[in-house]
Parts: sequence; structure tokens; C-alpha cells
Amino acid sequence: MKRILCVQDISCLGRCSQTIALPVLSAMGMEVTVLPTAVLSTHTGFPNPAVRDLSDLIVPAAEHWKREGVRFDVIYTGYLGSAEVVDAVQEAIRLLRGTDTRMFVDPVMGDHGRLYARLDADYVRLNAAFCGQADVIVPNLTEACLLTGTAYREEWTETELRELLRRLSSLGPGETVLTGVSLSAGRTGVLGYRRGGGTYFACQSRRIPAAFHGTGDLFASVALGALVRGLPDEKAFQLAADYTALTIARTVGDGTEERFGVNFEETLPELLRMLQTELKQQKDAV
Ligand code: PXL
Repeated sequence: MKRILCVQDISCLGRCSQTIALPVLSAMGMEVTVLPTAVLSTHTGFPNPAVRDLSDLIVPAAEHWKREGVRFDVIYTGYLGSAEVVDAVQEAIRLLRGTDTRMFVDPVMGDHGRLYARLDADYVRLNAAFCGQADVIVPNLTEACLLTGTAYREEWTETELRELLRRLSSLGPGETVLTGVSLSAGRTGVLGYRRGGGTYFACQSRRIPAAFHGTGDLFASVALGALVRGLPDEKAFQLAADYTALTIARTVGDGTEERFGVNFEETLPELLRMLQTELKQQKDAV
């Protein structure tokens, strides 16, 4: 079984970050070590959450795991929330990253063209350097624009998106996957770029017009889980796009408030069926 170190906050209410990543990755069949970077009463989409910063836990926890000889197959980072946390996480990665440890970075910073509350330009700069060390990064369009100093807009041609991908790629990650991009009307998904081969890939699914908190975290966790289970990029990101669309549609149908996040608990059985189908197809193909 693969062991994933999952580094992000615990938002107690409003499903996102660890409260999505842990159940999703566990259900998809991997061992998860959680490193909470902060505990918040809610995500920052609610006004005035109570916050406990845990930046001083990060390096001692990493030193402890190192003393115990623990190795991680993947280090997965999401919302980090402060410059102190980013610095500490970088030190933890220096201690824990082996030659075969993959680093999957979701540079969670904003959405709909705006930085999340509590984050600033300094934080963006630190994240750009951090992304340079990753094997895979999965920014949304807002984050991609912030990371590259590009003016945000809603409408992009595929040629413009490819240019944005190359700019992101020059930060240094092995693979850059832009999320939440639409390549045709009524569809949304990803456009990816592999630096090694200079190749692009696209995965699109139906676009559900709703803006629930935590959908980016759900998408990233599912894509990572599928990659770790051995699906190729195109299949892993397609699965994540299809499953996220399904879950948003179900949540809209339930009438859930956007700030409470998506009802992924209802659709996890479907995720596992979709994953098994893909794994079986892959096995039958060889
Ligand atoms: O879903 C991203 C996220 C994660 N963690 C915290 C957040 C947000 C988005 O607002 O505030 C604390």
C-alpha cells in the first residue's frame, strides 16, 4: 500500500482540505499520514473563523518520522495559509523527501479571480518557488494567474491556455495541470502540460454551474488517488473531472448551501466503482 503525507489545514466545518483528502484517499486504497498545518473552526469563506496555527508542529513531526525511518511515496500539499507554514513545510520536505518520493502540490490560494481571505502577495511569491520543486502542480485559473503575474480573466482560448501552462511550467514543476478550464461550451476540466516531453493533454466533463467550497480539494484528492493507483494522467484527471461533476450535481440536487461544501459522502461508492472499472480496463489491456 502506498503511503501519502497529506499536508494542509483542518477546517472543522465546511468540507475542504484534510476533511476531504483523508476520507477520499483512504477510500481509494492508500495509507494517509495527516499533517495539519492549522485548525480553523471553518474554512475562510465564513467570516471570522477561530484559527490555531500549527506551524511549529511541522518540523518536529517531520524530524520524528525521519528518526523512525518512515518513508513516504507521495507528499501532497494543499492550503497552507501562511508564509510561516510554507517555510516549515519546505524544511519538512527537505527532511522527508526520498529520491522516489513524488511531490503533488495544489497551490490553494484563490478562486474566481480573487485571493482567499488572509493571504497576500508575499504568500503568492513563496508559493511560486514552492511549485518549482513539485512533480505535479494543479492550480486553478486564478492561482495560475497569481503565480505567473498574469491578469485574470474568465475567457481563454486554448492557445492562450497553452501559453499560460508554459509560463507556469517555467517555475519548474515536472507536470502542470490547469484545473477549471473550459475548452468548449458547457464543459470544464483540465489542460495539462508535461515538461519532459513537451506534450499537452486535456480532460473535460460536464460543467455544473455552482460554486461549492472544497470542490478543488475534492478534484485534486481524487486525481492524486487515481494517479497513485497507477492510472495514466489522462485517465486519472478524467476520473476526477467526471466524479467531481457528478458530486456537484448531486449536491445541487440536495439543496446544500455552497459554504458547507459538496456531499461527497453520498457519492464515494460511485467513485470506487469508477476507479475499479478503470483499473480493470487497464489490467485487461495488458
Ligand atoms: O478549499 C480550499 C480551502 C482550504 N482551507 C481553507 C480555506 C480554503 C478556501 O477558502 O479557507 C482554510
